[in-house]
Amino acid sequence: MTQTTHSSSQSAPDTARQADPFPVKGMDAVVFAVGNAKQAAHYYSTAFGMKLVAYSGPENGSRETASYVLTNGSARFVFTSVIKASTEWGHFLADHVAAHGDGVVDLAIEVPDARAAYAYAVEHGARGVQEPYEVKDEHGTVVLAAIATYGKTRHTLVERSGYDGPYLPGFVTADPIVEPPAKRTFQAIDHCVGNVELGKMNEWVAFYNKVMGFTNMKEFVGDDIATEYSALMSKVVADGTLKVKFPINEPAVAKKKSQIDEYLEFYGGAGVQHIALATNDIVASVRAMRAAGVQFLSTPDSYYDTLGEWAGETRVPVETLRELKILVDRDEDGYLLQIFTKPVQDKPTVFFEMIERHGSMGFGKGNFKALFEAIEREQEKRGNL
Ligand code: TYF
Ligand code: FE
Repeated sequence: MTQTTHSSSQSAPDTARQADPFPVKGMDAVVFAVGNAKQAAHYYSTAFGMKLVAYSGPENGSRETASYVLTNGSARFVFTSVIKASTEWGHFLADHVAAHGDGVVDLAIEVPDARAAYAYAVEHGARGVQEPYEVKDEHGTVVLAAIATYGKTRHTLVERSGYDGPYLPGFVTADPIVEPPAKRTFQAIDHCVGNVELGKMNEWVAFYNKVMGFTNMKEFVGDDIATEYSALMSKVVADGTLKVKFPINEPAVAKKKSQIDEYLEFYGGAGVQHIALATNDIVASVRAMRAAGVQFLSTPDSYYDTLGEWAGETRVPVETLRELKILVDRDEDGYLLQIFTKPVQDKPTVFFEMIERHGSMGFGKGNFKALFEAIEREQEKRGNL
């Protein structure tokens, strides 16, 4: 198994390391194109415990689309649907929903300088889809630009420079749909995962290396594991501060049909597979989400029978992990607790992960067998194995 380390530039002089060529502040938003943003906003409020904070629609001058902005801590999701397409963007969104179902169109990244970030990205091989432009209102000025990534997904580069409105110019403050839960179900986006076509993983890893100066994290699922059970290969790229982490999966030929092939077939190409949400109390989060009707993948009891032997002590008693079907992984830096939802739409495409980290910066490699078997049981029920 080939492993690359996070420090990318063993051979580069120290001066080359000092200035990050593509500084980022973190994820700005995950933007979803959906068939019914009004109902999506309700689901993410009542089931995921998010808070509606901003809105744009016909009542405030947006005739073409309706967009709902929900937050939880620093995590921000935007749900957009088309009312009546008239511009290129409206047609793009309508076509996207028709072709892919509900899905992610934009993994927006907050940067200190959107013009510089865009120029660097395009110089290093990115396809620009939106030249930098300014938008302003009484709350300040935001600079936006966008580059294309895998499938029809884009990265909008967002320079907020003190903007203090509820989201972006064009949006008005909105009241929560329901009273947000007293305890947050999550507080940040931990990572955003893309599924790409067979043989394309390394190309997209190289894209993030070149275009954003992202480096490879050590988590790597290679052929040896793939042929045994996982039917996928995965590498993770991240910015130098590890605030933005993008695992990239591709299908691998194994005994069974890859879960990545299932995604690619039903999504209609490459796209965002899952968004991992960081929580500091996964037990409370999962209890609240289960009570609200969110469905999680199930882990067999045998996983918990042997857990104590290798996982050691965790914050949560094994019996609680067993009850809620939470997974544990441990590495040299610490441990993590994680759980995966079933797909959140009828297509077997986008799902979510809840993750509570205690030192470990991994992605749950030790759970891949149990997790992939759980996914395969679902694939089998759907007739896609
Ligand atoms: O982000 C990750 O790498 C983990 C593991 O289809 C994972 O959450 C990888 C592939 C997959 C589901 C989960
Ligand atoms: Fe993940």
